[in-house]
Amino acid sequence: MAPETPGNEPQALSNLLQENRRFAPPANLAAAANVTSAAYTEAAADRLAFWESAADRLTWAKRWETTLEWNAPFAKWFVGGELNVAYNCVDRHVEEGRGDKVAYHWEGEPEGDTRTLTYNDLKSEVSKAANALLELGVRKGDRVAVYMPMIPELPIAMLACARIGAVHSVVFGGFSATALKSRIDDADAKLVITADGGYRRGAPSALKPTVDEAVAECPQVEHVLVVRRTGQDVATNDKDVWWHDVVERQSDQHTAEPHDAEDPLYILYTSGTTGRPKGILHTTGGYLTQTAWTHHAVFDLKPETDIYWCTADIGWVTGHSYIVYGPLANGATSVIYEGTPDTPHRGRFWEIVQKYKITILYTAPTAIRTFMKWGDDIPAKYDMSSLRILGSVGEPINPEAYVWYREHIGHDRCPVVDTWWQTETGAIMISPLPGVTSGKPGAAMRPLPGISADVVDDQGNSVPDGGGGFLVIREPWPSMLRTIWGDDQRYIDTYWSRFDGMYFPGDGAKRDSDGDLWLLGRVDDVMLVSGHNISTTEVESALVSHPKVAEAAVVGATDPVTGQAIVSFVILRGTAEEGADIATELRNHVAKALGPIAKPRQILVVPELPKTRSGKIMRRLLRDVAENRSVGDVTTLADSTVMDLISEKLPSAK
Ligand code: 6R9
Repeated sequence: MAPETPGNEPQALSNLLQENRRFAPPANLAAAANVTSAAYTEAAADRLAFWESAADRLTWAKRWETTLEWNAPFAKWFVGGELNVAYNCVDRHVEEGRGDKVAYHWEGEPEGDTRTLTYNDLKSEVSKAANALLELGVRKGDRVAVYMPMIPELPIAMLACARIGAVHSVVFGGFSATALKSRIDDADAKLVITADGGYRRGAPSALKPTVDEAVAECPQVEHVLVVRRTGQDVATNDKDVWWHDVVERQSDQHTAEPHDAEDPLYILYTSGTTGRPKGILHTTGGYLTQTAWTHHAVFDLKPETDIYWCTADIGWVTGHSYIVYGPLANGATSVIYEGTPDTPHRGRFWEIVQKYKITILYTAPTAIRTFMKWGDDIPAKYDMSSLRILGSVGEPINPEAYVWYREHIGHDRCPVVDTWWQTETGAIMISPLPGVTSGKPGAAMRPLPGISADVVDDQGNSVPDGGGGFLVIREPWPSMLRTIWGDDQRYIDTYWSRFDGMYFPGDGAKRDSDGDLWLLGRVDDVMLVSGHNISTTEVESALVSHPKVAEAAVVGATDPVTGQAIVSFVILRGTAEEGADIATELRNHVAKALGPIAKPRQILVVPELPKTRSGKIMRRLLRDVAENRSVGDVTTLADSTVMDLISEKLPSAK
């Protein structure tokens, strides 16, 4: 179902927040940047030629004939071209003499549990895994479900699938047996790759029993390939084969055959806000072109000297595009960390930055707000002088979180790049360029070269500078989803029906008086208060700008007078006292920052907020609480006990 504007009289989003801070790129970074402002000019002059030159950064077995075939809304990029994704991510670096370079420094959650994989190592491991998949009967076009912790065998499994043309479908290691089963069924996967378990908050956490439960009801699954990670006891059955039995004995030689540019690479399920999960389909040539180019441009990656760390889970699209495909295609050295930021202590991330001398860090606003809550003194204990670029992804970054990230992690030396994109877009779409853009805290700034993003009103007309409305993409881009797996009609209905001829991602946005873009959250979350559409993001950012507030989530609850009224859930900073006056203080603070229209009706102090595994706040569940309904589907929550904690706090509602 396409997202709708709530209320009967949708109108442009009110534009409330004023932000005047600016951060110019450091001169030395600008002088040596991979991409300069010329890229915008070139792409504006000839968008397709721009993407052709980005595609030329890859190694093609056969060059394409047509750059784009567009039968709206179905795109084919680099038509007739052939390449192998695994060859591009691994073999070509070995062939070009970079085999001894480290591809991944892997840091397990238990301290001291580490592995280092060079591009040579990766080539042998991926080749062995590819040979094992073939032995297990997996062929080009077959689907393989992958349900694993953050261990090196996860990217190895993905690349092995890509190498032989099998389509992987990675399912978050935290999802339930029911969620896993429905994804295995939807993609009709014949093999599941998993592990006995992984480490989570200092203890082994089992995965295999969940797979057993799911696979018991999936007759189409022929084998389950199991990595031994924790060594815990696992029940085995006749579909199970151990990775160390089947993969280790394979030859480390495998010739990567070229695949068509439009052959499927992977499916990744995204739940969206409502309904059945959607299997987002990505293909080969365009996806790798855009993930590799954006990783090179947005992070200014210098493969010889940078040590890059993206803290996302590989089960999220951020991990697919910016831990696996983009960085490897560029020959980067990356860090992969298995565990959580607070294991065994709250300085673990900064210890990792110090240990590996990380130069580029890519993380999410939810993590940044957590670090703010834990206190400035924790990162201050570590040497973070190696850092040069900081990235953010997943939600709008509140201006205060941006400024904290710049100051306490980047020591005011490092540009912050706020990158807007989605599972569906495959790669970054809107972001500053670190050597070009003067950043504004909270703004994703401009569409990248080659991307035609716009903000439109309810009728689909472009809004003037200073206006707010709906984000749209006007032209196809190389890493766009090709369809929803098995459901072209749902693809059309969900993304291409709200505005004629435009892709609608479901996000609200505003364009400020300089023409820069600010993302304002999902339009399903927009509140309609006395006839004004108000974005949850802006009210949340106003709350987070109060020194006592660490995190905030805001929803619109039905109100007899104003239609909807603003209800806020806040987590206070470590040192802040709850106190009787906090609600009044925060309500007045918001009114002062944004105007009286945005003043919350209620402020509820809570210990936690409901979040997905990728850290997005699930406002739908808070809306249920605010409107006194029983709480809806919680299957995609990272921690399903959070809603109980919140409900317990309700009698103290202010
Ligand atoms: C990469 C990813 C996509 C949704 C997207 C938007 C939100 C992501 C953002 C952002 C504001 C950013 N989102 N990055 N909002 N600023 N920099 O997160 O993919 O999990 O599919 O989520 O996340 O609402 O529509 P996915």
